[in-house]
Amino acid sequence: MAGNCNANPCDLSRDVCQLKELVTTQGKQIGQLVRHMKTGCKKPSKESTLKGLNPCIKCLQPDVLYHLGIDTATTNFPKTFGDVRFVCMGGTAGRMERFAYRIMKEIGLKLNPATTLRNMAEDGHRFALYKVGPVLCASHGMGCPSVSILLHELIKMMHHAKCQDPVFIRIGTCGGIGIEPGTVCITSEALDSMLNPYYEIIVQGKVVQHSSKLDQCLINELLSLANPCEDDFDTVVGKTVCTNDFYETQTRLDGAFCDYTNQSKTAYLQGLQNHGVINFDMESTAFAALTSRANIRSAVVSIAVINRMEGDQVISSPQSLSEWEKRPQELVSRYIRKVMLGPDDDSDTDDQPDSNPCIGE
Ligand code: R2B
Repeated sequence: MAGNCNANPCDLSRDVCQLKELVTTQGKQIGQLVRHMKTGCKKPSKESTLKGLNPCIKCLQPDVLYHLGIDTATTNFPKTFGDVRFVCMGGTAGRMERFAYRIMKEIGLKLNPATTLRNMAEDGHRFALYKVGPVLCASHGMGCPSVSILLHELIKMMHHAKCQDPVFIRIGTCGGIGIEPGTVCITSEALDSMLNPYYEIIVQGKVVQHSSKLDQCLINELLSLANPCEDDFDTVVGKTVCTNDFYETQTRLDGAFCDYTNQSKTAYLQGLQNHGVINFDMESTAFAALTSRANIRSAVVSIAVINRMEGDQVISSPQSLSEWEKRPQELVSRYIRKVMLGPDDDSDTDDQPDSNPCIGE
């Protein structure tokens, strides 16, 4: 090819194209290798990157994570969970098991065909917990009290395991406000039912408020992975109102009790829309507050199963609901794949391992 002065110019330009492609592909592969080398060569850390935790945790010998049915006496946390980089959680055990199998495929891990993934929290009889390489998948049940119990125990788990910069993502369902069912919603801010950006708890008889701010960098990164031209779903970003019940606090007309009118309901929902609210859920304030208190980057990505401007009962078919459940999972899988393996080969962006401003190293 090189030095052939009599070569046909058409052949030459084809050769140049092929060479360019080769160089680009190899450049990307070298980028990936460098990233893997850097991760692999890091010395094992003495402590996790979590901050602000209870100083008495170290006195708990053993520490019993009661609702997970796991304790530090019988499980070697650094060995079992030390490589965790992503903690994904959603309401039901079945959904999180399906996500675990999906992420296994996405990141190229394989199970012995004769085995299945094990629910590591089986002995706690409350939550489901699956580990697929660096990804933990957990079910959190419904509501802030449930997700808060799970988070206390998972955060302690990350601490005991000395995990480095784990990212927590809630992959849930929600009620959309003025958006089509089947739309993926990324929460920009988690608000309580009074539209306050905090999670309120009562500690020793006193009200304590914890900020429920989410990681804006992670939100932008997740949004950038949506592909409006190719995805068969929309992805939107906006505020989420987190309520303590599903019926009256979300102004439904179909609960066992209802002391308001259809008109006041519509006015309330329109007020929320004007405030930039796109959905209701029942976990986001606790999720955001507990993770950010621990210095953990986190995000909430959920699928709208209804448009509350049009009704209260979830009447979409089971087929639609099970199709839609895959949509936030798709976005989060893209994120995990990108962090672990670098940008997809067909992407035009250069591989720049250290350019992510979201990762504070
Ligand atoms: C969404 O769906 C559940 C209520 O049906 C609740 O967990 C939530 O946030």
